[in-house]
Amino acid sequence: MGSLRDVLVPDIGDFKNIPVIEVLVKPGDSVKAEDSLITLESDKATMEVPAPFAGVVKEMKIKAGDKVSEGMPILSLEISDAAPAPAASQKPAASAPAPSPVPQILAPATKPAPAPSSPQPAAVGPIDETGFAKAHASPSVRRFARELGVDLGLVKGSGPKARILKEDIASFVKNALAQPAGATGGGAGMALGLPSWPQVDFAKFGPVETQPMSRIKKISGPALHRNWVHIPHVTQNDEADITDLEAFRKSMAEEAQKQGVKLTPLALIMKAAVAALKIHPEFNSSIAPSGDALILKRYYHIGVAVDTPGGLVVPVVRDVDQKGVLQLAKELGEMSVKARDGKLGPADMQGGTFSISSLGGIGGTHFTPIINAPEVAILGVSKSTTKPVWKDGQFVPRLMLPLSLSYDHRAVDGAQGARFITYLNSVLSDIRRVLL
Ligand code: CAO
Repeated sequence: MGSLRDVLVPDIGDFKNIPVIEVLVKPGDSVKAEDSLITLESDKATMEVPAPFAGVVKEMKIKAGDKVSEGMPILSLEISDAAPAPAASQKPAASAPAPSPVPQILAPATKPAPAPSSPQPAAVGPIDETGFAKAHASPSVRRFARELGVDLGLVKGSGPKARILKEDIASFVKNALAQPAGATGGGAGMALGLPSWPQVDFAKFGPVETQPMSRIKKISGPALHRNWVHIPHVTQNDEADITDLEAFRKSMAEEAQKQGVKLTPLALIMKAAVAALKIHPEFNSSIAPSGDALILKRYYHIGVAVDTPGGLVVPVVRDVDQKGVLQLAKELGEMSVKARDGKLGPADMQGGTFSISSLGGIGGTHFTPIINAPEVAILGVSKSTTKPVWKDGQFVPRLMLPLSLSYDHRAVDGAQGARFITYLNSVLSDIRRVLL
């Protein structure tokens, strides 16, 4: 058996009848010297009262909501007889005042938690220190928030005077984790340290109609969001002179038609893209899971974005390097029918190494295609138009094709991006280069 000692409220300055807002220990708890026992709150500050010595809590003499002044007993601690005598026991009184409380006005109570090495829940994000410091919360609640990586500036307090309680942080984290990956301004926004998404009652301003998203949109939306947020995209634009390519395509169109195939520019662009991928293999790669290597693929399976009534899908045409343009045009046609009929299976959409998104049949000039992870690049193609081009001392009409190459800057440097698109441009300008 050890001896019992009361711990008293220490000198808290001129304050009297200060409310106890938190009791941090309970009977049976072992505490070390300096462990926080209770939190007091004056008009100006919250402060934690630390244990003056180590021991086991035997009895609580106060509860949350009580008001205390200097000298009042907080709890009794049992000190092991084997333990070195606490400094306070040298005093004649049977009770020891706790050491000075730790006031918490604006500065955070603890150091930021070390950088986590494992994936963190959605609530973790950069903390805005100014907002954190100004938040109305006790030191232990601040510590709890830091442990979870929660920015107190974003949490609404439900305690007296809107003080943030431990429960407020717990429900904030719960909410964040419950947000679907694609939800705007929820968990993902918080993970980026962004303010929450504005909640607007649109009907207040005029008539509205809610249109449910298609199944494909609900699946592709979060994937597009992930890719946009995770991949450092760079989009390199260019314009290729496809006057000769278009003349060739038109000359082949009849022959294609005889085979029941519609030869659009896309099949030729796929062939040209593969020629560029062979010269610049980093664009036909994925980043290794370790993050420190590129996995270069020696096969050329090209994903083609297809616009369907249900939403965007990206079926994959396999071994584009081994097929002629008529075969590719045939497969493209079959695939887009299958896609529009909603008949693509998972296998049709797997294994792509590079993607092409063609809006050439619709219009527009350049755009930023989103990389289809785990690929590292995607080519956006817009509508070709005839433009005056300065050539041999005069303007001549040329058919120009807008190209937009998005690449993952972790896998590909800017100079490589420019080299790739320049090479691709040269192949499209002279398709005979495919043979090289
Ligand atoms: N410049 C000018 N005309 C073009 C062109 C271009 N770059 N590309 C195609 N065209 C023409 C075609 O020759 C065809 O002309 P005709 O009807 O006179 O013969 C017409 O535009 C329509 O072509 P298409 O769209 O039917 O065929 P395609 O091979 O070019 O594309 C497919 C096939 C499936 C890719 C396309 O139909 C499609 O769905 N595109 C949208 C992709 C998409 O949504 N991308 C966005 C993804 S990011 O959100």
